[in-house]
Amino acid sequence: MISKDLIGTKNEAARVAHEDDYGSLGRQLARRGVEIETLTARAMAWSVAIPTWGVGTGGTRFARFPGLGEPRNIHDKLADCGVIQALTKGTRTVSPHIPWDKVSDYNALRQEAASYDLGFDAINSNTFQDQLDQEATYKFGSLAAADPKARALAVAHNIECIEIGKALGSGALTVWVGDGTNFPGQQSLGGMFRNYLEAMGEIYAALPPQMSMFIEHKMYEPAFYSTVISDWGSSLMAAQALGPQAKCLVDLGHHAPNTNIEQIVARLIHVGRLAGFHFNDSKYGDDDLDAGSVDPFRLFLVFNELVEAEGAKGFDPAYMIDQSHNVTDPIESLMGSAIEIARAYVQASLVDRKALAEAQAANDVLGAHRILKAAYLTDVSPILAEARVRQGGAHDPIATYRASGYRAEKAEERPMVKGASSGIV
Ligand SMILES: [Mn+2]
Repeated sequence: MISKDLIGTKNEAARVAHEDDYGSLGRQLARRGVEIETLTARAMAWSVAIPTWGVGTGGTRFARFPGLGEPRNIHDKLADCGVIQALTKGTRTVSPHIPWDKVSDYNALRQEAASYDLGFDAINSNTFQDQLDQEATYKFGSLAAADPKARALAVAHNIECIEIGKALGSGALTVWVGDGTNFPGQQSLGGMFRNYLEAMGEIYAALPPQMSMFIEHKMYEPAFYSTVISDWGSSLMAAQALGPQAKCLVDLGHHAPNTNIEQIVARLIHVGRLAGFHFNDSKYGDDDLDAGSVDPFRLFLVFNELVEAEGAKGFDPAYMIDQSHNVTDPIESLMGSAIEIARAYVQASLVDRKALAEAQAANDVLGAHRILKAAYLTDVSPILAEARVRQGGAHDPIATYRASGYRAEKAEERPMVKGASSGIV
């Protein structure tokens, strides 16, 4: 783990400059009628979940270049997520993936996570790849497959995930299926959707009352001609057909380029079906780049909708990162993304909503836009740093992590797995 002494020493070295920056921002915000402590309190309360698979190095269809000291199992993954939480203090839960994170004793796993100050967020099922000696194949689909054996297997797997989720204290099951077709005529488009709804109905029936079902849509890949749950419309149709515990999860990368995602968010909030997010960034497709690295303004606009919706009945989205780290140290990428996501949240919290409503009512187009931009252009870094430091985290998480030598230590402890493993993980 990262020593508290190291965090303390690094924070102390940055203290005088930080206090100067925090004080200066506080005075600037006070002139704008904003109390900085309100924002710092919000930043301290903020948290985004880390996906357990995110701490391993990702890959593409072409290759995977493994990193040093990669986690070998869920126990290593929890340790890495613990480092992220210790330094950022804004990643209090992890989102597990079954069967990758399967263990024999989930109570012990829950306690192990708690020892790192971590709880469990939504549990993810996996019917997009075959496991060893599986009775039927998912090659042609899972919940929507033509083969009833494949559908039954996928239903049973999801019900098992619900049971594991209950043991871990997870509040939701996230279902994403890659089901679809690669050729026109391969399957009936309507028939696949009907199969999917029927199978999802069986899973839904196994949900305990406090558990939600998150439906994740994705436009394409691995199927490239048609995908069963390709967009938020299909996702919402499924959620409405299933019942009130089913909601729609928005992965920022799962849309056509230039899609107005913040408007989709507003629609799902309106209908009370916004499950939450998988945060990442993209340029062309489901690129799984680091959140806020390419288009931080879009991230801000999504949060602008979320902050506006605060207090609405039943509004309680789950926030999670979902990225593939192919060329960076995953711990550094995840810390950077957690900070960028918190930044967008705090910036959106700065929007003068009363002035914005007035400008909108008066059709003051540029005035309204300038109100959003004023919030977006405010450098809230000192607030984010203050929130971390007050909770015992690092003023600069990535610099402190680099100084800790954690990765080099893990490279010794966790020998690299040899072999030509490739593909998306
Ligand atoms: Mn996702």
